[in-house]
Formats: sequence, structure tokens, C-alpha cells
Amino acid sequence: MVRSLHVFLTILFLAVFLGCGTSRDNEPEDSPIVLGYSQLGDESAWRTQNSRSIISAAQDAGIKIMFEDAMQNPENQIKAIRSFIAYKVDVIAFSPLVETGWDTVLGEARAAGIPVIIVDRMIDTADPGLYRTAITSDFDLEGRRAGEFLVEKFQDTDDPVRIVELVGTAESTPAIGRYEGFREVISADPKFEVIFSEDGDFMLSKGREIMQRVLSLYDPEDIDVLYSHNDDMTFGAIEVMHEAGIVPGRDIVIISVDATQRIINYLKEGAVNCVIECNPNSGPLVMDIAGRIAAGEEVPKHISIQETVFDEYTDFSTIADRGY
Ligand code: GYE
Repeated sequence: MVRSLHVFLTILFLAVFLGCGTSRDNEPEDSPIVLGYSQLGDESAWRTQNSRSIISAAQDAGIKIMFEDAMQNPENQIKAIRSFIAYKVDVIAFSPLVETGWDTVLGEARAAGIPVIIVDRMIDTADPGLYRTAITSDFDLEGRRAGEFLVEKFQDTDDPVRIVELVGTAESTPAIGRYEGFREVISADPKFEVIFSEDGDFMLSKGREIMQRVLSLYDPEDIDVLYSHNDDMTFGAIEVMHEAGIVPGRDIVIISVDATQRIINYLKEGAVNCVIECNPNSGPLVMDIAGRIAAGEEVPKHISIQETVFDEYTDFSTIADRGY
């Protein structure tokens, strides 16, 4: 659905782009806001929902969106941003795959007078004037929350707690925050030991592959915890556990990040022990901020998306349907 919408939007973009030349110089003053949006890819259920939220919120807000999927390649994001600049969009928004490498293209956007909103992941730059605002989750907090769950869960034992970690895309803000925040908390007690940690790119297939490798290296008895930076990698790992006769959530404690409906179902069944929420529904907020920026209003430099934790101590009847 998102894919076909994306194809449609791309065709629309090309039609507008080719039909009207390379700029919007002849457009009437009161024409709708045009937002160029570079999405990093479609690697996970979270991302699919995030794209849906962005596209439908633009439609609801009467904002014309040019939506480009970079297919996990930052070069494609740079190309998309350049095409938005050439078209003279009113606002550019993008979710950067990784943190570095954006200064040149964002400098070009600034020179063209086009404001930039960073969404979801952050960039690492010495020049914060390159963007107007960043709307992101607190990934460090998410990592700390994962650590705090373990501290509580294992409070009555002094035995070693051996942890396998599936890390998100290398050099992306969520992978860095979830890695560092987690360590910040568990490092206070030496019984917590990360015995294996590897980049699974936030993808189910890689979660599967890595978990297979982990089980070829370790006796399942020697693994106490799986900490996975997103639900898709967790799903892959759980498949492998089932195949190996391991009972997820009981033989191995599982912490996952995102909170898709499928992982909440696992939590309710006891197959997952803790779910750190990461909220993909930022579309309405992004459109509100884009509208304000286009109207010349000042907006805060950083806007945080609010999130929570669901774990085995939560009253499940309070968890609303996740919608994705
Ligand atoms: O947790 C993961 C996705 O950047 C917060 O990217 C996002 C992460 C999300 O692939 O599922």
C-alpha cells in the first residue's frame, strides 16, 4: 500500500517536475505548501508505519508532499534533497540513515533559502544552523529503559547475566543511543555482561541470521537475555529460537524496541518480557511544524517524541491497539 502510494507520488512528482520546468516561479502566492520528504528506506514495520503516517498527515494537512524512499542508501537521500532544492520546495524534511555526511547538501539547501526539518534520526554536525528543527525520539532514554528493566528483573540474583545484543544500523542515531544508554545503566553492576553484540541493520532477515550464528557459538544455557534494538530483528531471532526448541521469554529473557502490535501479542503470551516503545506516528507533528516554518514562525530547535515502556509487570488491559 505504502509502496504503491509511493510510486504514485513519485509519478506525480515527475509529472509536476517535468511539466512545469525546474522551479515553481510561476505558481500563485496562495498555492499549497510543498514539502520534499526523503525517507531512508522501508527496512522495518516501524518504518512502513512511519511512512504511512507522514504521507497521510500531509494529505490531511493539505500539504503537497514529494516523498522519496532512499532504499537505505544515503547517496539517494542526497540526490532527493538536491531534486527538492531544484524544484524550490517550501520545506525539506528527511530521516537521515546515518548521522554524518549531510553538511554539503544541507549547506546547499540553506543557500537556496529552504528550511530543513530533521525527522526520527539525528545528524552529527558542527553547524546547527543547517537545520531549523529536529523531531526525534530520545534513543538514549530508550536504551536506559532497557537496562532498567534488566536491573529490576534480575535484582534477586548475583549470578552473571549474559546478554546477546542485536544492534540497529551502524552509525544511526537509534543504534548509538540504544547501545550507549543501555550500557550506561547495566555497567553499574558487573554481573551484567554483553557476551555478543552485532549490527543486524534493523532487519528481520539479519536478526534470523545473527541468532543462528549465536546459537552455533553458544550453548543456549549460557544466554540469559536477548536485547534487540527493534521488533523486526526480534521476530527473526524468535523464529530461530522456536526452531531450536528454546522457549522465548522463559529460557531467554527478551527485550525489544518499537512496540508493534505483533510484539505486544508476544508480550501478552509471555514470549517477550519487555517492549520499549518507539513512536512512528510523527506525521501530524511534522506537518504542523512544516506549516509553522512555512508561515515564518519560530519553532523549537529540538522536539522530542513522547514514549513509554510495556513490560511483563504492565497491566495488559491498559495497552491500546498499536495500529500497526
Ligand atoms: O526503531 C527501527 C527502524 O529510526 C527509530 O528505525 C527508527 C528505527 C526503528 O528501522 O525499527
